[in-house]
Amino acid sequence: MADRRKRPADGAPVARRAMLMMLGAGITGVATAPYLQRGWEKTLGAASQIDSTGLTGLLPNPGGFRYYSIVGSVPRKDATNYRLRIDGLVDRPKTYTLDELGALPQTRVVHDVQCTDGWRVKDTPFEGVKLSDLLDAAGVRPDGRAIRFTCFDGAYTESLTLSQARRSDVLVALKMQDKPVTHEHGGPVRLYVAPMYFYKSAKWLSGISVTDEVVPGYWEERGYDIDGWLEGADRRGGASAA
Ligand SMILES: Nc1nc2c(c(=O)[nH]1)N[C@H]1C(S)=C(S)[C@@H](COP(=O)(O)O)O[C@H]1N2
Ligand SMILES: [Mo]
Repeated sequence: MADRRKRPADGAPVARRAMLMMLGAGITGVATAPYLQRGWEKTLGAASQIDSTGLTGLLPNPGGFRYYSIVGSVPRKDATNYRLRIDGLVDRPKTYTLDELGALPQTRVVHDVQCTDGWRVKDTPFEGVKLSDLLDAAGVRPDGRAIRFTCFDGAYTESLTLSQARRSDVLVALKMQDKPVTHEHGGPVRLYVAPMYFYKSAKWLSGISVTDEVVPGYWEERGYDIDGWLEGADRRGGASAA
């Protein structure tokens, strides 16, 4: 699997210098101030403005997660302006608001999260609408074989085959760790594909389009496996959801 860290960083001199400053600030902050998650997320948000290449992975990562975004800034969306569009090879294209998604039956899945960069967060709960429910409501046409996901960061894309998308452990997630998904983690709505590496779990989800074949996603065009199965994943069915 390709290693992002071996790739040359765009605008590296500025980004590196800024990152070293961020590292210094972060370490000082941890040493001298009581730990505050909100403050930390603000710091990560600021870091992302100058780091679109994953160098924030060098920062300490409270809770085990690291912040990733391939773009510098992402618009904030909430219940007033968030929309999720389902279209492509379906009989009933539909646009959902956040409230509409919240009113549908919710499923909770607890699984280890794992990034190809090596970090892992054990037993992380995600909760939301089963992607298969949204696909059933839209009515996938016989020639529909795959899904293309798009994001309101305007750049990231992902893909699944239709059978992967229909698993019961693939969620359009509104909650992560039993709280609304934060902006930094891709809120208000992100994809969660429990049996696969975390790059499959597109943040800031805005579009679900049924296609006739798999269209490789952002990292997949840059060398990642299209099938992002975690080691030991049951590739046939959905793991149990509660
Ligand atoms: N829109 C978008 N989604 C994304 C990414 C991204 O850069 N942009 N990075 C992916 C990768 S590689 C990982 S590991 C996870 C990181 O999620 P986190 O920032 O909540 O830890 O999001 C995935 N989804
Ligand atoms: Mo990742």
